[in-house]
Amino acid sequence: MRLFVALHFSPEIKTVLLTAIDDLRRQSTGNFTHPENLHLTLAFIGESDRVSEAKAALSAGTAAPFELTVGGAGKFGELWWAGIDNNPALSALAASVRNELTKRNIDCDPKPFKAHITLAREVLSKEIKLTIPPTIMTVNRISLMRSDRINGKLTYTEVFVKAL
Ligand code: 2AM
Repeated sequence: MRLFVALHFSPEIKTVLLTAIDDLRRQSTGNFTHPENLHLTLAFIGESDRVSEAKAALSAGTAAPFELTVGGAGKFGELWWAGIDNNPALSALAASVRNELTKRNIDCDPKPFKAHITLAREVLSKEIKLTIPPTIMTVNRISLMRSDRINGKLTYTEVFVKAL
């Protein structure tokens, strides 16, 4: 199965992100993230059956809850994202998760961690204006997720939760 480690958002931040997706939708065609799929990836594992080792890796972490500010927007090519303010606790958490996975011989995507929340892919318009107001939440849990395409729809399922 396809696995990744992610964090999810407070209802307030979800509302801000859904408003941003509506703004994008008004300005362009695209493949917009379904509300229930909004997340921030800490580590992408990809195809793996090593679920119990991945759970153990998350359980081994010792990070404490911390605050995170979502705000601002940008794009990687045709992919539009919402940003995260510079956050050493978040970077440390991503590094620790990746380290605990690697210790258990679970490979992660080696690209450096660039915190972003994908709002839409295949956004073709070049004329987009998107403003996302800074909004704070407390991160107090992270999740091991599986990703499946079910009847053509990308579906994410929480496999395990680690409270911080
Ligand atoms: P993205 O939204 O920027 O594409 C599940 O696929 C999650 O893992 C997505 O948030 C995706 O990021 C992220 N991810 C990170 N590296 C990936 C990779 N190599 N392939 C697919 N998804 C990846």
